[in-house]
Amino acid sequence: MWSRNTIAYVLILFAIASCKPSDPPTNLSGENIIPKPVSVANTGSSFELTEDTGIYIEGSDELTSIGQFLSDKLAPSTGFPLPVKSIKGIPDSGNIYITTHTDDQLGAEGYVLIIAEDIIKLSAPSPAGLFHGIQTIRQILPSKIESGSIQKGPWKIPTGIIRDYPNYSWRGTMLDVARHFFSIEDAKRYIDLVSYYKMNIMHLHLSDDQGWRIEIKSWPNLTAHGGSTQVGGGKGGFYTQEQYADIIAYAQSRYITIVPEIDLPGHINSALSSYGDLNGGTIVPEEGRVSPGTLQDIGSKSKPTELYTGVEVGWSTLRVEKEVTFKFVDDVVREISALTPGPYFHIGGDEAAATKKKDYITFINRFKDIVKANNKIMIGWEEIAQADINSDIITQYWKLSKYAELAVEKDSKLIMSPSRKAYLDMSYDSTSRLGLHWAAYIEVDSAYQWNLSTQVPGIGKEHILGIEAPLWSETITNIDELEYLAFPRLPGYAEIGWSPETNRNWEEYKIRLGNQGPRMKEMGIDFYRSKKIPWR
Ligand code: TNX
Repeated sequence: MWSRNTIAYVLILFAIASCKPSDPPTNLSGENIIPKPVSVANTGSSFELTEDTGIYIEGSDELTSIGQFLSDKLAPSTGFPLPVKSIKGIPDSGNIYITTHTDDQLGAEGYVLIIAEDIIKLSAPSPAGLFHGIQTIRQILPSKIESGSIQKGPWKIPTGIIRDYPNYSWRGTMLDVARHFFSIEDAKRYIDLVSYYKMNIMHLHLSDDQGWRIEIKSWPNLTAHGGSTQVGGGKGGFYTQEQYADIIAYAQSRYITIVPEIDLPGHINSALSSYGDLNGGTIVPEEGRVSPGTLQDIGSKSKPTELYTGVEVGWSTLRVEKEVTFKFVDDVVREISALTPGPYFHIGGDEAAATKKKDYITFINRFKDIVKANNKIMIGWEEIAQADINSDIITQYWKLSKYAELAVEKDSKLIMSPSRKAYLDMSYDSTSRLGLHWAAYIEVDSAYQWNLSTQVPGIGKEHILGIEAPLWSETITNIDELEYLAFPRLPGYAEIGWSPETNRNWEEYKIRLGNQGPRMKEMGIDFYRSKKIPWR
């Protein structure tokens, strides 16, 4: 005799077998969207994109650009024209409609996506929200939508309603273009990939001991000499001011704010090698990280240093007692600020082991005034908490809770970049061919399984702006290597910043990520095939 269970099992098997791949998708909440939306409701049917589909915009020219962005992303693989047109009121059946509406809960970046059988309606209070909604549409379509060459349809998506908005306002990554230089094309590619996961910040680490990467017209030798090499002795490079502006405009069109960093008063050898007046004396870079040492040769102060192509940290310093040092910082901050529409300027401030503590405080306090005079909000790595910081200043936590606590005591808000969890330059495991591991090995599960609001005991959400995952470039030399370290950890960091903590769980996430494998392949992303993920 067959038991009830067996009969039910056979019926389920039949049901699965009769589901042909061409059956229309109807389960919107089963889609593999990263970051996971706040809420998804199914309505059990599907919408089809066809050669007659148009993208209709009701709103400003900026919305038209967003509609065009969507059209440009969908046209190559579908082969459909997807014209962008403006309209008053809802378009006919078969179309996509993009507009704005007020909705306080959605905030500055949220959106509502209503997919019905006859229309897709995307609406948000702000253009940034619409842009994020477009990333959701891309992720719901079959992964071959990202192929870039004409593919066979049909292009169907399940119907339903998505209401979505971020948990944290700061969701970013940092790219170190100083240790190894990355071209404008590489920077743009990374910006595109980051925006696909609704991140909104790209912090550029533009200077370090090994290289100065942005043209400063009043101090031309910074790039002419200081930009001429990189880790390993390769030829380095730098962005002209026009190229930097080009990257910023590109990022802006993807609703990403560029945060420029000039690392001061340590990590500064490229400038000291270009202008000897700035040299406050260096210590011998020893093997091993942050090597405390003594000033090697007081006599070498004010003399240009040699260019440096190694990977040690914490051995160079600006000269505090010379006014020219502050003239230099003022010129650099002024020129870069004038090119940067975003409100932030990052002054570094990390690992200044060659700077005396009292000089360090003097430096940070003066940088604070300089950045403020240039109408920017100062950001610094956690060590700046030792100086006179306040609620106008943002502190970037990376290692020591005591500095995070000190910053919070001084009312400074935090960007969370815990190196043991969020450093994209840490190797996945001991077999990884790229990356460092001084903080930890960070496998994909470890990278995902933590919360911003519980990372430092006693420092909750009210003190935290969000997450940033830094990608230091000592071990990576090209875009493929960059992608290998960033992916697939970066989508998880995007989700940690965007999705409510109570909505996140590794067992469920790893399946969604695995199902995004074909999508990353279509996008040409050189990702690490972690064994922790059930790749499809
Ligand atoms: C620490 S984290 C640094 C960087 C290195 C990185 C390598 C921080 C603020 N400074 O200078 O590139 O470690 O992982």
